Amino acid sequence: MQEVDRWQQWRDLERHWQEMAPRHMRDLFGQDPERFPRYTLEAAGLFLDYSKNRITDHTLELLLALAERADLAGWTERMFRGEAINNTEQRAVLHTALRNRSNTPVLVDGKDVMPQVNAVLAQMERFTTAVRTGAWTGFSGRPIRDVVNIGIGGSNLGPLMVTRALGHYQSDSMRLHFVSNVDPTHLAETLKPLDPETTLFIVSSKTFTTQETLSNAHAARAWCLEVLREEAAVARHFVAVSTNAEAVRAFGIDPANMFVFWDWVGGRYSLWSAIGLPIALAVGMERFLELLDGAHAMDRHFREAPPARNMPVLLGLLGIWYHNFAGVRTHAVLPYDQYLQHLPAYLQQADMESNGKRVTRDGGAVSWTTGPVVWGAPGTDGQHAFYQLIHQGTQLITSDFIAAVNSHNELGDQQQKLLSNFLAQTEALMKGRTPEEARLAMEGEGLAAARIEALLPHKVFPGNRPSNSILMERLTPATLGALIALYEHKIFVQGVIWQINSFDQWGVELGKELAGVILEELVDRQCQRPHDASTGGLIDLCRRWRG
Ligand code: G6Q
Repeated sequence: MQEVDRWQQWRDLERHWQEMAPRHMRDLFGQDPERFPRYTLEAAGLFLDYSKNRITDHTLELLLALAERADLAGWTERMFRGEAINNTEQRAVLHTALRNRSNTPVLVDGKDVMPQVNAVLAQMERFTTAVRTGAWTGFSGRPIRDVVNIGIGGSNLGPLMVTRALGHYQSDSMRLHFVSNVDPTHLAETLKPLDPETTLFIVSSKTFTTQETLSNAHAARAWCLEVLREEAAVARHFVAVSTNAEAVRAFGIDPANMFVFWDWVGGRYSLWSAIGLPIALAVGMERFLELLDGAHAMDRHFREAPPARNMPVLLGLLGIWYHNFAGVRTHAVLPYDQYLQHLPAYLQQADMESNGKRVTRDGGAVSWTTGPVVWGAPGTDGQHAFYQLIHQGTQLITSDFIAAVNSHNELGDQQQKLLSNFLAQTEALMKGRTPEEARLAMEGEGLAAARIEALLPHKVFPGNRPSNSILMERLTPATLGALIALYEHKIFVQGVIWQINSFDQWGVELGKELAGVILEELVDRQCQRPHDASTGGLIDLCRRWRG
C-alpha cells in the first residue's frame, strides 16, 4: 500500500500549511474581491460557499494534486461500476444503484442489479399505497394509524433523520415512531399511547440477527398478541426489511411481507433501499422517489464534474486540509433548520463508522490520522451552548453551516432572524474581533478606561475559524437527497485519500459479538466467568442491586 504521507503531494501540503497558518482570512478577502464568486459552486439544488476557508488557489491546486495521486477518479469509477471495493467483506458498494434513476445497467458479478432494485421499489409502492389509503388494515379491520420502525444503527438513523426532515410532507393521519435502543424504556414509552389494532411494525435489520432489534421485535410481537390474541395477526401487523429471508421466516413474518435488499448496500448507506420504507409510508412513494432523484443528481455531479468544480471532492479535500495538515480533530455540522435536527447524529455515524479506521485497505497501519469527530446541533440552539468554544476556545474547529433559505413554516420575521444568525455567525467566525474593534465597542458603551483594559482580552475574538455554508432554496425531498449524497461522497473522497476501506465496520461487529457475553452471568447467578477486577466487581454490584 502506498504511504500517502511520503508522497511529494503530501509533503507539499505540509509545507504549505506552514505558510498559510499565519495568514488571516480577513486579509485573503481584502486582497481578492473575486473570492466569493471563485469559491462558490452550485449543484443538484445546493449552493456551496467555501470561501471562508484558510485557502488560496495554490492550496486547492495542491489538494487536487493529492487527489489525483490517490487516483480518486479511478476509485470513484470503481465504486459506481460495482467493483468489490469493500475488500474486507468482498462486496461491491452500490448505494448509488438504489437511486440510479437513469436506470442504466449496473453490473454486480456480471448481472444487472437494476431489475431487482426496481422490483423492490414497485413492491414498496404497492404496500405504502395500500397502507396510506387504508386498503391495508390491521387484523381487526381498522386502518393503520401508527408505524413503529424497529431497527438500530444504519437501520434506524437514516430513516429517522429523513422522516423527521420531511415532516412538512406528512399528514397527521399517519404517525411514525422509531425504536432502536435495547433499553426497555425506548419500546415501552413508544408503545404507551399506541393501540395494537392500528399499529404496524417494520422490523428493519440487514442481518436480522442484531440483539437490540430482535429483542424489541419479540417484545412488540408479544404486546400485539396480548390484545389481538391470534398468531395470524402477526401477518397484518409486522413486515420486515432484511437481506436474511430465512431469519425473517423463523421470526414468523410472512415472506410476502418482506422487503429485500442486498449485501452490496452498507447499513449506513441503506436509507435509499427498502430500509427507507418508513420514509415512504410517512411521505408517500412519490416523495420517496424525489428523494432518490435528488441523490441521483448529486451522484451524477460527483461522477461527471471536474474535480476543481466538484462539491463532494472540494468538501472532502478541505476536510483533509484541516485534519491532516492543520491538526483539526473535530468537525461540527450546524443545520439552521429544525427539520434537520437529526442530521448531525446521522452524519456522525456515516462519517465516523466509515472513516474511523486505523489500517489501510491491505491491513498496514496508517501513520497519518483518519476520521474527525463529527458532532453538532441545530442553530440557533448551538449558539447558546457550545459555539463559545468554537469562537474563543484554544483548538481550531471547522464547521458546516446548512440552511434552507425559505421555511415551510414562515412566521412573521422568524425565518429572517434564523438566517441572519446563520450569516452573522459565519462572518464572526471568519473575521473575529480585533483589540481595536473591541475597545471601540466598549468605549461606545461608555465603559471606564480601566474597565476597558481589564475586559479587553476577553472581548477579543481571533477569528480565522473556517466554515462552509451550504444553502438550498427550500428543504424538499430532492434537496435533502442531494445533501445526504453530498456527504456520502465527501466521506468516500476522504477514505480514498486515507487509503482505507470506508465500507466495513469491524468495530460495530465487535459490539455485536460482545452483546451476549456477560448476559448469561446477569441472568444466571450460577454462571461465573473470569473477568478483570473492575468488570467482575460491577457484575456483582448489578446482581446485588437487582435483588
Ligand atoms: C452500518 C452498520 C450498523 C448496522 C447496525 C444494524 O453501516 O453496519 O450501524 O446498520 O448494526 O445492523 P442490522 O441492520 O444488521 O440489524
